[in-house]
Amino acid sequence: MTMKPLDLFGIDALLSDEERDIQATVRRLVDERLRPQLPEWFESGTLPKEIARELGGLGLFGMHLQGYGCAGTNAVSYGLACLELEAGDSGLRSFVSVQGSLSMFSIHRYGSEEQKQEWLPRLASGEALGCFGLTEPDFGSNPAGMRTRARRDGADWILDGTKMWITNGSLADVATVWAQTDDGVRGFVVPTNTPGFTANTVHGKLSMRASVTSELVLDGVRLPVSAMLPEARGLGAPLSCLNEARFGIVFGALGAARDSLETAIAYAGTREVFDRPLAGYQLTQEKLADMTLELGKGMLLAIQLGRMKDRGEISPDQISVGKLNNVREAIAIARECRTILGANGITLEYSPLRHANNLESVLTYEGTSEMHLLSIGRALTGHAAFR
Ligand code: TGC
Ligand code: FAD
Repeated sequence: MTMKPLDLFGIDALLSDEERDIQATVRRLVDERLRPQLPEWFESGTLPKEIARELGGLGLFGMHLQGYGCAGTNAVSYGLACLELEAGDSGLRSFVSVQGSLSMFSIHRYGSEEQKQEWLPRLASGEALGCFGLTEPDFGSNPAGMRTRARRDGADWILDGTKMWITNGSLADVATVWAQTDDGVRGFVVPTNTPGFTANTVHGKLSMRASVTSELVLDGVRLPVSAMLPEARGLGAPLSCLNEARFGIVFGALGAARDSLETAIAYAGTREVFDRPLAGYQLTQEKLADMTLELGKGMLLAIQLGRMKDRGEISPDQISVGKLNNVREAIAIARECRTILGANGITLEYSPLRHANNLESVLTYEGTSEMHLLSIGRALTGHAAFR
């Protein structure tokens, strides 16, 4: 009898019945409805907007938020949903992360009642899509330098600037845009049909192909005073939204790793080399055992952070520990699994190289590994070494 990698850690016993049910539901959705089309979406470099209704119908958008049509689950359940989505493709998890943890969270946490009523129910159901514009062409790791500017003109705000690498930018109905003002960094809720707003899709990506990534151009975008997020003051506001998305990645990246490992174990069991199954060779078993250890340790870390988040006890530096470790180990696992698949592993028929390529983006976005190393270094020493 063989065991699944995570069974060796008894992970299921750490979850409640409800958490296991949510995980199983999302896994079924991914396996039955989405996985068959993922290679095609990855190859054609797209993700159809139409899947939003189905994901929204299952309560996956903003699922850890309360009210306004959101499911209101705990953080661990949200993490497990991210894991199952990313076991399909990081692009699916990103689609849900950006909608729930960045677009919806920014409005839920910092918006006026009017903004919440206008946007959250539609974003939760998937009727509308949102995006989150923080990064600029010259300011990614260091958003404090952003040049996008909002200035008052009578009763209105005028926004000018360019945001870059924005997930779902060309699909979105509403963008949360962060800009410098005379009062520091402020956030704005921008309907994407506002004159002066343009989204240009980025082409030629070698990573995260089943995801739409865009440049947002704001050229004299005129907005009413009510478009500003009233409660968001300073850079801490957008950075607090990142905590939510980074938390989802702590779990999500392990989905890509688990799927890679399960694919490699299955392949090694049937592939014969030198007249017997690849799985029976010691070098293969060493690879599989080492990867299982890292996957299981990452999962224990994710659940520990999830429980801390649910108790309201988690800090941004602790999320950095999870994001750094789990993405770094996930990409190493996906690459190692690809070696077990040999030449077959370079095709879209098998998932590990697609996952590894996607994880290059995950390593970079939501704070590069270097930014998380420096955050942990600052927590340990008290010295900020970013500048
Ligand atoms: P610093 O002086 O450290 O902080 C400025 C203010 O912000 C507060 N703060 C945070 N608050 C909540 N959560 C966090 N994680 C926070 N980090 C900092 C801080 O307390 C301070 O508040 P106050 O009241 O004292 O003013 O800022 P810094 O300019 O030195 O920057 C620090 C650094 C480098 C860690 C930060 O800039 C950073 O995290 N950079 C990485 C940027 C990043 O991750 N961008 C992601 C863009 S979104 C995205 O990638 C989406 S990908 C798609 C998907 O998610 O699927
Ligand atoms: P840079 O900041 O230019 O960094 C380049 C290299 O320099 C990195 O290795 C970095 O770690 C290193 N570096 C930087 N500063 C230091 C330092 N002080 N010390 C040592 N090394 C350093 N952004 C959004 O706002 N919204 C989105 O929806 C979004 N979606 C994305 C989707 C994809 C597919 C990708 C790839 C990116 C997305 N981003 C998004 C942008 C992402 O957050 C940035 O790419 C990321 O923050 C890094 O910024 P950068 O690419 O400008 O790299």
